[in-house]
Order: sequence, then C-alpha cells, then structure tokens
Amino acid sequence: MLVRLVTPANEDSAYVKSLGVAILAAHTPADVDLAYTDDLLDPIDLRRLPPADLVGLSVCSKTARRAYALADAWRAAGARVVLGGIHATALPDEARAHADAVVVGEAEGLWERVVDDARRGRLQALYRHDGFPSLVGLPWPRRDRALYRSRRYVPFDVVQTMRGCPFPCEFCSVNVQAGTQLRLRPTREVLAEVERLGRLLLLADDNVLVDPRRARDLLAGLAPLGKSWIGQASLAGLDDAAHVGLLRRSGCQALFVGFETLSAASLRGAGKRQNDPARYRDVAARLADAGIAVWGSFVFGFDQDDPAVFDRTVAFAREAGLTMALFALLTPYPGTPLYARLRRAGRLTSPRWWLEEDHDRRSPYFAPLGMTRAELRAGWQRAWRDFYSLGSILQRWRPRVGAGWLETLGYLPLNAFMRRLTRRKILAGERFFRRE
Ligand code: B12
Repeated sequence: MLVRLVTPANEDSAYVKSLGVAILAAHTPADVDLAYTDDLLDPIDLRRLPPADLVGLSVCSKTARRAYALADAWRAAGARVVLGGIHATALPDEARAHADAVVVGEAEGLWERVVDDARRGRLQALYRHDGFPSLVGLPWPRRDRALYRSRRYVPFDVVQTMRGCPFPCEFCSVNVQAGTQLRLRPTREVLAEVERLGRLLLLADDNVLVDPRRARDLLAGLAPLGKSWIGQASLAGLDDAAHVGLLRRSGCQALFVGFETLSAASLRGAGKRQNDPARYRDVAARLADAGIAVWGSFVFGFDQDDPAVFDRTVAFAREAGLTMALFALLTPYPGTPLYARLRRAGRLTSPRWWLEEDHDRRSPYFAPLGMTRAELRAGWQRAWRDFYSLGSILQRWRPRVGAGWLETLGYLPLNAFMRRLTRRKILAGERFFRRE
C-alpha cells in the first residue's frame, strides 16, 4: 500500500518542513510505502495526481479549500482520503464530506490505526481521542531527505516541546486543538532529540516561557548544545530580565512576540490578560540589548479599534526598532470564541470564508465596530507599506555590538523579503508572490 502525506498550499508561506508530517511519518507502520508531497514547493496538478492508495491531508483553515479540491480529485481517482489537522478538528462534519475518514485532534495513537484499518479495508469515518495523548516517550519525528526532498526548505528543524495553552485568548485556535491544559514533553527527551539535529531550530511552542520552571530547565539544557533558535514568547515571561539572559545564552536569535495591540481595552476584550502595553517598549529594548531580534505580531480589527489604530501601531513598531512586524486582520477562525461571538451578533460577512477562492483579497470577513470593512482593509495595507518603507527600514536598523548573527546578517535581507511580500501579496493581492 502506498501512503501519501500531503500539505496543501493556498498561498506562499515560509518554506519550513512541516513538523506535523514528520510526526505522522514517524507513526506510519514500517511495512507500508510512504511518500510526501508539499504542495507549496511541488505544486500538485489536479489532472496528474501523484500516485497513492491512501492520502493523508493536513488541513488548516487557510488551506481548507485547496485541501478539499485535492481530496475530491484523489477520491475520484480511486484513492482513499483521510483529513486531519486543526481545521478538520474544528469542523469534522465539513471535512467528512470530502474524505473517507477524518482524524480529530492529535495523530499520535490514531494514525497507526487509520493506516491499519485502511489496509484491511475497514476504515472508519471518524477517529478521535478521549482526552489528549501523552507526550512522554514519543518516537522522534522523521525529518530525512527521503521525505523532504526539496532543497529550497529553510535549514531550520521544527521542534515542539509542549502542547496546549492555559490562556483563553478569544481569537486563537490553539485551545481548539490542543486544549487548555499544558502538556510538557520531558525536558531530557527534548534535549536528546535536539542534540541529534542540525544547528538551526525553530521551536513551535506557542510560548516558550509559559511555564517558568520548565523554561529555565530547557534553556539551561540548550545552552551547552551550541544551537541557534527562533521561537515565540509572550510578553509576561519577557518582563523577567533573568529570562532574557537565559534566552540569549541558550542560543535564541529571534523571538516572535504577540504584542497584538497597544490598547489595554482591546486586550481585555480579547481575553489576552498577559500583555501590558505600558511595558512593551521596555521589553522590546531589553531583548534588543540582549542581541535577540524582535519580530512583533499585531492584529487590527478589535471592537475598540478606530481609524487611528494603524498609524499609532506602526509608529510604536518603528520607534521600538522591531526587526520585523506582521500585521494581521482579525480573523474568525472556526471553533474559536471569537467566531462564536461574531456569529451570534450577526457580524460575520462570510461565515465559511475559508471556502472562498481568494481569502486574503476579500478579508476581513466580519463587520468591525469602529470603522468600515474597507477602512480596516485599507488601514491594514497602509501599516504594511509604512513599516516596510525604505525610511522605516533605515530607521529601525541599529547595528548593535553583541547582536546575534541572525540580526546582524539577516536584518537587511529579511526586510527586503518582507518589502517584496508587502508589495506583491498585501498590496497587489498575489497569493503566490514567490513564484515568478
Ligand atoms: C509553526 C507555525 C507556523 C509556521 C509553519 C511551519 C510549518 N510549515 O510547519 C509558519 C510561520 C509558516 C506559519 C504560518 C501560518 N500560520 Co501558523 N502556526 C505554527 C504553530 C505555532 C505550530 C505548528 C506546529 O508545528 N504544530 C505542531 C504540529 C505537531 O501540530 P500539527 O501540525 O497541528 O499536527 C498535529 C495534528 O494537527 C494532527 N495532524 C495534522 N495534520 C494531519 C493530517 C492527518 C492525515 C492526520 C491524521 C493528522 C494530522 O497530527 C499532528 C500530530 O499530532 C501553530 C500553533 C500550534 N500550536 O500548532 C500555528 C497555527 C497552525 N498557525 C496559524 C495561522 C493562522 C498561520 C497563518 C495564517 C499566519 C498568517 N497570518 O500568515 C500562516 C498560514 C500558513 C499557511 N498558508 O498554511 C493558526 C491556524 C489556525 C487555523 N484554524 O487554521 C495556528 C493554530 C496558530 C493559532 N494561534 O491559531 N505557522
């Protein structure tokens, strides 16, 4: 039996090897043939599908439309199709219409059964866990070249050290899939895995500092391994200067930081109580002084936002000297409390936006309170344009003694890349802006 894992692509994104696929591969019985297609790097032609007996598609909301088209085509060609991932988990009934089986939640402990059932011709419609699987003693994800054949992947290995999140942020999907209880992989297992990997790591944890004691153990354990890594942390943990020192010594080169908004009222509204806007500037400065690049993430469209929010946010991001910033339109992802609230209020303008042809061009998909949808979209585009203007790139470029190599060597290429993304994807609406 030939099992083919697939990550569908609906737009250009980072060329990162999917950890979800590497995990599925590690849980695939050894006596079946296994292949993988990354639709981003190796676009699939619906009329000439790669061969497969069983197809496992990984679905997030942004890729749902493409995933369903691929699933329908493979089924028409006689393959059996299984859908999994965060979108299939949030909406198993929707996914079921395009699949022979849907896996809700995490694959560990289920995927082996799915493959076995498919082999015996008794695939069930739905597979799900009672509760959440343990993260102790898991096999290491498979990251070999036989699976990830393209040479265009960035040379970072994705590692996850925990799942679940105790914070109830209204717009976030993480609780939908991984629950509100933090589950930690044993630190020694993580370090043993990391030791065997290359020098460059991307930690997929939503917040590396969420459990301070664990963070201290992990960071101290990473320090002697000589790795360079990028990850995500929330502002609450970064307020502690000791954590910033530990991050630096552990090899942290850059952190995605969810500032989200400068408005305390919006943060309260979104349930993100761990952020204090009064501390933003100090935290950004502390990280920069430690040589860690700050990649800020901001969201526009909260109920409290008015048309002044765009300039105010960009002014902060420029003055704080952020190396990079991502500006998102508030998006009602399925299964989130935000989705439910906007729906109840009759404010969703397209309740199944993920099925539309070109999501980014027609977003936002809800009626904001403090401005029109067109104003929100225009302000969002302006924020990207201003932040990646040449003036801003030069303003934010502050070569620092002792900065990490990524900040020193990467600042200009990264900003040049983001400038291109802004021009082609955000302003011109080209989904595949990296393809010529
Ligand atoms: C790393 C990451 C990225 C990386 C991706 C790197 C990569 N290629 O792997 C980058 C930076 C590129 C990225 C981009 C984006 N991301 Co992102 N990302 C993450 C993050 C932090 C970790 C993902 C991860 O590796 N998880 C660990 C693996 C093991 O989990 P997994 O992939 O879900 O797989 C498990 C299960 O889902 C299941 N499974 C998955 N696939 C399949 C398939 C089958 C057949 C089966 C049986 C099971 C199964 O089994 C796996 C093992 O248990 C998650 C948050 C999170 N905690 O997951 C957000 C997250 C996935 N991202 C999200 C978003 C919104 C985005 C962006 C839209 C952001 C943006 N505005 O551009 C883009 C979209 C990219 C795209 N077009 O697809 C949302 C998705 C919400 C949703 N409902 O779809 C998440 C959940 C964050 C959030 N807070 O809500 N992201």
